[in-house]
Amino acid sequence: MKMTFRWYGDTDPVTLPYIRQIPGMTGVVSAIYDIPVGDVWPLERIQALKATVNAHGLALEVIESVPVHEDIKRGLPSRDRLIDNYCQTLRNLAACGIQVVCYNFMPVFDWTRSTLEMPLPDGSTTLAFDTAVIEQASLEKGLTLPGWDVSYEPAALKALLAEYAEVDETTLRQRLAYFLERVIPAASEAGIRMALHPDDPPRSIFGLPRVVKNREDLACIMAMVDNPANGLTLCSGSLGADLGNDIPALVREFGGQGRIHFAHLRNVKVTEAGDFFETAHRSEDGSLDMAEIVRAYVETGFEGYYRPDHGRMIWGETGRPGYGLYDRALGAVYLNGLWEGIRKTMRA
Ligand code: DNO
Repeated sequence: MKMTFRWYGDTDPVTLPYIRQIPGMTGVVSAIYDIPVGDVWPLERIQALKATVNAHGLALEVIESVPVHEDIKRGLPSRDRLIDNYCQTLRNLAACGIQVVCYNFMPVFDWTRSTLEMPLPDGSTTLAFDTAVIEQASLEKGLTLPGWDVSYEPAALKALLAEYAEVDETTLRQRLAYFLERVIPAASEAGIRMALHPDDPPRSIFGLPRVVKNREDLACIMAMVDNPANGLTLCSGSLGADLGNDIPALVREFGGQGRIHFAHLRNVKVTEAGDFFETAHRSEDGSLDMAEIVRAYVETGFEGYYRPDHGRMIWGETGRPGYGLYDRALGAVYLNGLWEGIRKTMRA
């Protein structure tokens, strides 16, 4: 397996020279952030990004993410042109040696939290999801919740949510199938493996339909287009926020089928009320048994890319919530230790 680290490009306070010094790091996962969603990523821009990363002794083989235009999720006629553009972006990425593309199919919002700075007893801060706060967020007044990648004007957001109120999971699933039936053959031909990220959190928010939340959803999506290029980003923290999701079992099932192309590894603590906050990576700190998860990857012969996911803010670091250097680096080192220990025990 290949250990990677998410890097947000030249504006990221976590620099490539720092990332390179984390033990075991082979590459970064990144994206081009200033291209409007739906436009084709030009070859030269991808080549430039790759050259910058490579110049620091790191590989760039995973893109996280090529975002799916909202019109595709809304099933609008413009989706055909946007899907053509998406396929062209995949061909351009493949021409630059990209192997895996991460994406999600969450309507309107990417990952959602009620706070990005929940204090923990040790003095660090972390991301958290409190259902009561989410339910009270006044959408009419605009975006009052942190962490959203896209900002909508309040009126536009209201209209979009009203439109989705009519969309059930079956319809959204059909739109995902429409996308996959066109994109997966193009990806497969170009040599790209698509890696769908689960919904985060894995439940409906603001009445929006969610179709990537549990084992049944994943199995259904893998069957929509039965091609190894139709794969997953198995995110332990996203799926793990629902304790009904047995992460090691999911790794064994979908990893065993060669459908996990990218692994996000992080821990969450699920509260009695079913809310959650993110913790340090160790099993003892959260609700997930990270050793069992890593064991499942090792035992299924996982050879893909993985990365430590969100970290807390520790040691006074400031920066992009969830994506500081220190706690993610500690997570990487912890995962390295689990991996080595489990592999060596298996050989014994
Ligand atoms: C959050 C990330 C997600 C992920 C996208 C994939 O930290 O895991 O934003 O990159 O959902 O498209």
